[in-house]
Amino acid sequence: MSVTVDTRALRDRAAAVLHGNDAGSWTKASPHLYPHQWSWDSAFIAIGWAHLDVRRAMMELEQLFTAQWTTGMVPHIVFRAGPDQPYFPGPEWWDCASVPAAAGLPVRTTGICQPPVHALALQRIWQLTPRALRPEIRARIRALYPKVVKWHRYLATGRDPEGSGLVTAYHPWEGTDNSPRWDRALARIEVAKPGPYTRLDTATLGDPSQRPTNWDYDRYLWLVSLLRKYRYDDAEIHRHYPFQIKDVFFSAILVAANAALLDLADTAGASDGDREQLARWLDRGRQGLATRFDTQTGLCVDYDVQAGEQIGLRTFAGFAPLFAQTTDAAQQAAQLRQLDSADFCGNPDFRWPLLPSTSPAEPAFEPHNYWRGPVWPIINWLLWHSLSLLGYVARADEIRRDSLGQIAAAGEFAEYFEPFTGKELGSPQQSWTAAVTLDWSES
Ligand code: 2M8
Repeated sequence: MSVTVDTRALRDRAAAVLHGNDAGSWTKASPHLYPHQWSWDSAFIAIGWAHLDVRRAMMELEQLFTAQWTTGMVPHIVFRAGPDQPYFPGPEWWDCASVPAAAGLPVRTTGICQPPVHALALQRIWQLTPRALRPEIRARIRALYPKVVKWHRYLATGRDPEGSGLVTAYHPWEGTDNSPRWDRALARIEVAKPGPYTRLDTATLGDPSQRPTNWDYDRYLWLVSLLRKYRYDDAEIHRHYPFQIKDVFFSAILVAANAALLDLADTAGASDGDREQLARWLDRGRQGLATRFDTQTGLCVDYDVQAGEQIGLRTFAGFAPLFAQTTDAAQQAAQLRQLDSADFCGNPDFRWPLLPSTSPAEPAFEPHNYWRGPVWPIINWLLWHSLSLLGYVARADEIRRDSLGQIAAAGEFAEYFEPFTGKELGSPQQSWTAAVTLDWSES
C-alpha cells in the first residue's frame, strides 16, 4: 500500500516530539511511560537530534557515557528523572551504587545493558556535521571514541568469555522484553519470588494487553534479584546464573557497530591497536553469527547456554545476518527470500509490508502485544540501514517509505504498531520513533 506522506510536516512533528521530551542534556525515552535515559533509545535519539543540532546530538551520547561502568558496560537505564516522574523498577531494585564498578558514578543506573547502537549514532552525527562545526565535533568524537571502544571491549570479553563472537544476554530487559525468544528460558525458572511490588507500566498505558504479563514481571524481577546477589560480576553470573542467551540480534548490532567505529577510525584518530582489535571483533562476530545460521530456514537462531538448546523461533532477530551486513551472498539471498515471505513482510494481511517483531506464523504471535508481534520502527530502521549499506537500495527505500506511511497514517509517533491494522500501540510520543522518522524524512 502506498500513501502520499507530507514528509516536511511529519518531520516538523517528529522534531516537536524530541523537543517535548528534551530534558536539556538528555532525552526521556517517552514522556510518561519511560521518563529516564535509556541506553539504546539514546543512540537512536542522537540520530534524530543530529538532523536538528549536531551539538545536542553529541551531548546525548556524552551524557549517557558519564554513566559508563568501570567494566566498560553502558547501563540500560540512567535514572535521571526526579521523584515527580516515577518508574518501576527504580534504582533501589538494582542497588548498583554499592557495586565497585558503578560506585563512583554521578548518577544511579541499572546493572544490565542494551544493544550497542551508539557507534551507528556517532557515525551518523559525523556524516551530518556541517563544515563549520567539524573541528569541534571531531574533537568531541575523539574524546568519546575510546569510551565506545571500551564499551565494545566489555561486550566482546565480559559478555563473551568463550570468544564465540556472540554476546550473552542476561535479561529480557536487554532489548526485547517479552519476545517469545525468552519464553522457554523464563519458564525454566521454577521459583520466582521477587517480593511485593506494584507495576506502574500497565496503569500508565491503560491497556495491560499491550504489555508483558505479571508472570513475566515476576521472572524479570527475580532475575534482577539474582544479578544483585552476584554483584553484577560477569564471572559469577557466567558460573551460576540461569538466564544466559547467546543473542544473535544483540551480536549482530555489535558487528555493525564495530564496522561503524572502523569507519570513524581516521576521524577519531584511533590507534593501530584499536583498529586491529575492532577488525578482529568484527570478524569474530560475523563468524559467530555464521555458526548460528540455519540453512534450512534461512534464519539465524539464538542459543540458550544454560539449557544447551537452540531457540528456533521465527522473529525479527532471525535476520541477524542482514543486521550485521553479512558479506555472504548465499545468506543474503536466503534472508531476503524469508524477509518477503508470508511469514514476515510478505504476509498478505499486513497493512504495511514491514518487519514484525514476531512472525505471524509463530503460535506465540500476538499482534498487539509489545515484542510478540507488533512492528517497531527502530527495528525497521536498522533493517533499512543495513539493506542500504549492502546495496539493496530499492528494497531499503520501500521500508523507509512504508514506515513513514505507517507513522503518518496512524498520526502518532507510537512505540509500536499493530501489523494488520497499522494501529498505533504502546507509548505515544516515543522519542526513538520520532528520531528515526527525522532520519528517514531527510534520507
Ligand atoms: C522497553 O523496556 C523497558 C524496560 O527497560 C520497559 O518495558 O519498561 C523496551 O522496549 C526497551 O528496549 C526500551 O529501551 C525501553 C524504553 O523505550 O522500553
